Amino acid sequence: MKQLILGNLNYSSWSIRPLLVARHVGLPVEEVIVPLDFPDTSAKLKEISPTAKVPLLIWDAQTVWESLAITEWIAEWAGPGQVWPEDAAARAVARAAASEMHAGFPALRSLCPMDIRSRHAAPEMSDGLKADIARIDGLWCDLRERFGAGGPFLFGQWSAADAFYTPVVTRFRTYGLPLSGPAQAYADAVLSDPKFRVLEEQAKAEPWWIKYGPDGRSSGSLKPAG
Ligand SMILES: N[C@@H](CCC(=O)N[C@@H](CS)C(=O)NCC(=O)O)C(=O)O
Repeated sequence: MKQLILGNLNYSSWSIRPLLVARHVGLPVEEVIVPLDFPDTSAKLKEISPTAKVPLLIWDAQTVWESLAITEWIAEWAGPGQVWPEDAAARAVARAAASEMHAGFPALRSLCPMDIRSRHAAPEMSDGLKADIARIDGLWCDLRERFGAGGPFLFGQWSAADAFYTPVVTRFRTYGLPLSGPAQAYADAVLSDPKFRVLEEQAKAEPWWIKYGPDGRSSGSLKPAG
């Protein structure tokens, strides 16, 4: 059995990172979506995942959890230069940028939950949110300038670093957050990538919704999930 277990593509930012990587390299894996935030979600995930979280890669007898670890697993499966930049120095920086995303930007993540298909008013600009936005903008500009000569992405050609920042790019669009010219050009490249476009259409077609209100999260389905 070869499965990539995912949350709703519209909302599950951790899921779409390794999913984009898997699709970019043509990993032969069945994509299985477990809709998040329903009463039985946790129980379903507990049956298959040590953390009861998505994403999860099941590859025959092996189970890999954590988006970054799954990405590394796919990179080994695909071979050098397919997932991370070929050049060792660029590869080290790409991994640092992806790790920074995996561990950081708490204000952006909590105040601007990913919601690819929707548009929301920007939240109040707290100091934390301003700092996250400034760091992300600066990082994208720096990487584009130093490593971006070969294409429109952070390291020129598309890499896992772009997969890790794709949900961030969508948050800037969803909440109308400000970006400098070069950072916006990068965001536009991510949003025009054909593989992102396919994912965006899938996110739009999903029947499930999650709302974030002052009393926490609520969820539901617009039509019976088929
Ligand atoms: N550090 C984990 C985070 C995974 C995570 O938090 N996933 C969320 C969805 S995006 C989840 O599975 N939540 C379980 C639930 O809502 O029941 C990773 O990088 O994979």
